[in-house]
Amino acid sequence: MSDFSKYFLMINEDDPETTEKVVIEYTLLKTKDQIDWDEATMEAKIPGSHGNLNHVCRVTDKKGHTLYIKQAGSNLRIDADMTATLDRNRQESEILQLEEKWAPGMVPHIYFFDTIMYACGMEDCSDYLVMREAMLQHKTYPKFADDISTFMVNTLLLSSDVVMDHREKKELTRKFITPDLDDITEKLVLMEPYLGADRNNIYEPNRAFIEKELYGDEKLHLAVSKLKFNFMTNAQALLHGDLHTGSIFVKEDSTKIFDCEFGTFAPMGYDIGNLVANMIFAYVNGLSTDDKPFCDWCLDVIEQSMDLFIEKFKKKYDEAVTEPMAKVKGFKEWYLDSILNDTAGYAGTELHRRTVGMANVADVISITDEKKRLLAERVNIFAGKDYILNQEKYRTGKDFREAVVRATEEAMKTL
Ligand code: SR1
Ligand code: MG
Repeated sequence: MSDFSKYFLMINEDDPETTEKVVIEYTLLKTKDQIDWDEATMEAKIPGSHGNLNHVCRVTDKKGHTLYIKQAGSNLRIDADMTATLDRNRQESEILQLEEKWAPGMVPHIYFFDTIMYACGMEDCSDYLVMREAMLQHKTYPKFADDISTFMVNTLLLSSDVVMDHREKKELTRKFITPDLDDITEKLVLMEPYLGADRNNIYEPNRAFIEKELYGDEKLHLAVSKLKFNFMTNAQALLHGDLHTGSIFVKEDSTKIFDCEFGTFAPMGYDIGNLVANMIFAYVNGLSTDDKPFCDWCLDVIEQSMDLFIEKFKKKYDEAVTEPMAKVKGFKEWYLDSILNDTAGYAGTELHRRTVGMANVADVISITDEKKRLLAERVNIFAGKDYILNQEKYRTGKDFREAVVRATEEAMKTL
């Protein structure tokens, strides 16, 4: 058996028996000083659903102890030909530890992380549902808008130059420079849906529409090129970097955010825009079964999350700002406006890339009826274009909501 002093991929979906033995041994080695495991009853099982990149295993015993081991592999699960640095596991673990400080109780606890095996031990949140699964079942969560707006204000504003000591922030920026993961975002999100790519996943009945509306619109290309360079050069705050509903655990009275390996210093609006777009994916899935109460809830979440974000941002800004020049009259309003512009812009790019790019979302591709799928895709495309091309018009939750209603009407006319 290994002493885990040299990296190997210990979680192998094709060999669950060896995985179980190795992962139990590893878990004991790493956590026996923190968890009083009942060794005789320990189990380590690979769960049925996974993300796009990593390998996970759930470790339990009959005394009720439990955690997840998450390990990075060099090749990505979504495409074995794609690679990304193993160091993303350290990055994710360290960001979760920082976020636990800024937004207590809102991320899974990290028991340990290990820069040899590129693995970490993470709180088991299996009493929650992954939010994308919940959205596919059209479940609703009364506290979600309040929770997610708190998470975004706390993690984004507290890691920005207006609050954090400049030297500390620059140190953190150095720690979270991640060219491999950024490269994925810069290509998959901020280029390929517009310039085209062989790996784009296009729904054939919608191809001509996509070619005209996305590939053929030069004004849109210019607006997205500005968003891309803003993402690459504006180290505004420490982002989650992939804040979609597959990175959020929900239950009735609690929300936890995980899977932040794309975390880096970039514009705050990238996270907020991702959230808005992913609630629109839930909405278009609701449209496909004419589930009006669910669609209305998704729109309410968009409106309330944005309004609460704005309200809490202004309050926290006044309480926490330390940078003297950020206290100059008018700066807060200018800064918030720029965040709202970015939010609209990156909501648009997320809407487009999940509709036509390499990494689609189940909310859309699980729609089997052709007309309903086309409706869903065209709502995403029209709402995304409106957000990207009219960023300065989005100043309230209602503005963000109404774009979805307009896009729905516009998409219906095309069918
Ligand atoms: C190649 S990875 C594809 C996507 O999965 C992740 O969740 C990120 O969203 C990334 O863009
Ligand atoms: Mg992920």
